[in-house]
Amino acid sequence: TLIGPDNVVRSHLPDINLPTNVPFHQFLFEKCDQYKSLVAVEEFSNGQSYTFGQLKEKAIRVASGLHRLGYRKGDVISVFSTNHINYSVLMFACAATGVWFSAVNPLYKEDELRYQLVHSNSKAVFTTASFVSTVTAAVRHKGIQIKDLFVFGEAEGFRPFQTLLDDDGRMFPDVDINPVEDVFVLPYSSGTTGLPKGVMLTHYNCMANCLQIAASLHTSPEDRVIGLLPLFHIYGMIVVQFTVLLGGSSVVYLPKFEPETFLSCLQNKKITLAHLVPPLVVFLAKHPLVSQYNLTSLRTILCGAAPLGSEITSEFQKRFDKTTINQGYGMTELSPVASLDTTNTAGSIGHLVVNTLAKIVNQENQTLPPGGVGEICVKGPQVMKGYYKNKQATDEMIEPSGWLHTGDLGYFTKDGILFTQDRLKELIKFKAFQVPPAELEALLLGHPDVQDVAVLGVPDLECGELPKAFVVKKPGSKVNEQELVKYVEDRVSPTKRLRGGVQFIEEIPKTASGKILRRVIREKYL
Ligand code: AYL
Repeated sequence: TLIGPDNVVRSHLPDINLPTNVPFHQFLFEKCDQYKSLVAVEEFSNGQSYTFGQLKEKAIRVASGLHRLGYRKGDVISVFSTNHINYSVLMFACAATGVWFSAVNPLYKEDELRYQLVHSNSKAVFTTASFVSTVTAAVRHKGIQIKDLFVFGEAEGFRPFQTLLDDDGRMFPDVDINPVEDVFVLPYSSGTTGLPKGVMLTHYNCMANCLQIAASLHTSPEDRVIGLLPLFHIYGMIVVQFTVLLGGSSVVYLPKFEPETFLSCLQNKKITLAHLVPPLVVFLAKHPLVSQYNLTSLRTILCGAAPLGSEITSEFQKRFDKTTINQGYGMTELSPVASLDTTNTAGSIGHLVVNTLAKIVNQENQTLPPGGVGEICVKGPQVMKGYYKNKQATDEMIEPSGWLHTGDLGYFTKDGILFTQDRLKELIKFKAFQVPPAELEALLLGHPDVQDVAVLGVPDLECGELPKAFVVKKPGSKVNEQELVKYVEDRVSPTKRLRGGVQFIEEIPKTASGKILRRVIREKYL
């Protein structure tokens, strides 16, 4: 049995050895040497590619160039860009120099970008030519520490990334990295409550999760992976990008979703493994265009980051009867994968990945037996080091004994298979993108006509959830729904728009301490 006497569940697979003394770049470079002449990363739009050997060589040059410019272990850089092959080069280079890699959603507007740059103490921003105006606006502000602006390509006032690629590599530093302590990536997540926070993932966290995923999902040099999901999000960054390395496969990057390009890429590149999110599985299951393409190379789909309904899975299987569809579950704070469903059980998120434990707790933090519904807690090598500069939020999420409270509701069966049911936490997910209600609430409270506000997600078949605002107007105000929707739309990235609309109410139900009672709003108005 996978369930201990203490009702703690473990993986169905035996634990593997996870070395604690290997920095992430060493792990990467070993794979690059192993698969040297094979293509590692490629861009679908222009066919540009790097072999594993080139990826390492370029990463060494860029690391040397960064060191030459004064970048040292513990410095933070931010990347504000869509997917392309030099994104990967830069990530490898940061691992080697001990520089923290923070990634920003390239669709962010000026204020959203500025918040993350300031919060992360970033010393440099790397962007593409199409986003330089947002970057320029965001850094034109007191309290910004930015030293260098880099551009992939060319733009006035920005240092071309090419100058780093042209470095002779002689300043490649020999950095003393402690994989268990030293941070490699700093993605942002709102976690269970509040504003986005920097998630400190160490070299060990990232390597462990790559090896944990590989133990369930075997890849080989024959595999070609589609790199559509954005690299700024933990899913693209770790799961998509690094699965290529484990088995010497290659990843084909796309900068954004367009139906024809997506399908042509799957067909022409004979993609065998696609990491997707539920709306993309819906697209493949339902869209009429799909039948015009030959997608027989598609061996496996892994869907994660939001719940995938079992109706969609069956519809997908009707159209793709030779493709296996699996579900992954996890969160940014878990580097990100906790469990993978390879059994194709409807609605299930499967067995835990290796070296991982889970338990279900009730509100009193008592562990529940199989079938009991409560909060999913996870323990393992993939649990983040903590939130950057936020000990309180870290302590609220991770117990001293190492158990991380996910804020997700679920249960497990007698066979140790996990199911999620709902979210306990306030986070909204629009098409698997995080929408932190606290961020929209703070923004709306800044509107002169808004007295009080709560933002919740309303269920939507295609998008998962749509953010909706419940607003108490200031006395005498005549503000209407359209004005508030537009107000938000002008200030945030498209995924955070109030697509669920605005409803005016008399009062926001709150606890004595002022916490919004989201369940009460849900029961009363949704
Ligand atoms: P974040 N089913 C239901 N909810 C899910 C699932 C799932 N399969 N996966 C993630 N979530 C929700 O940080 C859940 O509420 O990371 C969780 O706490 O943006 C939250 O999303 C975390 O959101 C994989 C496995 C990606 C996991 C991931 C996690 C990336 C999402 C690919 O194969």
